Amino acid sequence: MLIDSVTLVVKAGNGGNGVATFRRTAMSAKGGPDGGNGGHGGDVLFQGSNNLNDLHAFRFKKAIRGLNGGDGTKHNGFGKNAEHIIISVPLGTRITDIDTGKIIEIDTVGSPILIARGGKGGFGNFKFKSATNQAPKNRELGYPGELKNIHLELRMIAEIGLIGLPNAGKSSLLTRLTNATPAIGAYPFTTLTPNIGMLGTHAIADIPGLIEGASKGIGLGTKFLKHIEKTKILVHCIDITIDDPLKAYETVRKEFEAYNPKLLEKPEVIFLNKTDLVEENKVREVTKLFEPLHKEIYSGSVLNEEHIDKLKTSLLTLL
Ligand SMILES: Nc1nc2c(ncn2[C@@H]2O[C@H](COP(=O)(O)OP(=O)(O)OP(=O)(O)O)[C@@H](O)[C@H]2O)c(=O)[nH]1
Ligand SMILES: [Mg+2]
Repeated sequence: MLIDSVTLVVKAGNGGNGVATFRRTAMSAKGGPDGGNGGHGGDVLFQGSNNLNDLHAFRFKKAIRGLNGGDGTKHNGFGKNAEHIIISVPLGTRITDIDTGKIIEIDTVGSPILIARGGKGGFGNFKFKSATNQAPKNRELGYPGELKNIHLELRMIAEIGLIGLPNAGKSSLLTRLTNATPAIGAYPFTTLTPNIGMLGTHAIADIPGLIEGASKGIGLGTKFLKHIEKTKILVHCIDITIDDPLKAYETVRKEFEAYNPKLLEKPEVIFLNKTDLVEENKVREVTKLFEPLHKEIYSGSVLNEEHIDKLKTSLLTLL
C-alpha cells in the first residue's frame, strides 16, 4: 500500500550545558573560572530524494530526534557541536507545520531544508568573568532544540495517471504496464488508495475509481485527485462492455471539472478496455463514438500482450 500521509514530532537536539569550574593547578590553588561552553544541538533537516516512492519509511515513526550538544568541560573546554540529521523524503512531499500552518513543498533534490533548529549551547562560567566579577559561579544550561509538529503528505509526481470509473480495469492495466502488484477485483472500489508502478523510470499512478458526485464526496470522493495534478499524461480507462461508454467518460470528466478544471487540459489517452469480451463490431462502434473528442484512442484487452505493448510504446513516445 502507498503510505501518503503521516504525522510526526520533530525535536531538534538540545544545546549542551555550560559548566562552572575553576583553575586548580600546583601553582594556583585559587585560579580563575575555566568552565567551557556547551556545544550546539543538532538541527533536523529534510531533503528530497529520487530513490523513495512513498512515505513507507515513516510508517511506524512517531518522532524524529536531533542529537544533543556536548557539555562544556574544565580548562575552558567547549562541548562538541552535535551533527545535523538529514531526513530523506520522496519528491512531491509537502511538509506542513501543524501549529503555524506553514507549508514547504519538496519538489527537487535540492539542499536540505531546516525544519527544527538545534538549541544553542549554554555559556560556561569563563564567559561570565568580568572586571567586577573575577570568580563567577554562574553558567548557563543548554537551550532546548526546537520542537515541531509536522504533517507529511506525498503529492506524488507520477508522470502518468490511470483514471476512470470503478471496475474499468485501471489496476489490471497498471500490472501490465509496470511491475506493480495491486489488488484486482471484479467489483467497484477494489483500489482504495493510489498504487504506483514504474514503467522504466516513469512512475504511473493507479487512482481509485471516481463516480458521479465524487466532487461532492460520494464514493471515495476526489481526495486522490491531488495525485494527478502534476502528471504529464492521463490514461482514461473505459470498460467497453458497459452500456454507455461515452457517458462513463463524461462522468469522470465532469468530476474533474468540479475538482480542478485545469485537469481537463491535460493530454489524455483513451483506452477502451476489455475488448476480449465483445464483438469486433462493438469495438469499432464505440471507437467511432469517441472520435469526435480528437484524442488518441486505443482499444484492447489487458490480457493481450500486443495491445499492451502498443499502448506502452505510445505512452513512452508521448513522454
Ligand atoms: N476479460 C477482461 N477482464 C478485465 C480486463 N481488464 C480488467 N478486467 C477485469 O475487470 C475487473 C476490474 O479490474 P480492476 O483492474 O480491479 O479495475 P479498477 O479500474 O482498478 O477498479 P477499482 O479499483 O474498483 O476502481 C477485474 O475482475 C479484472 O480481472 C480485460 O481486458 N479483459
Ligand atoms: Mg483498482
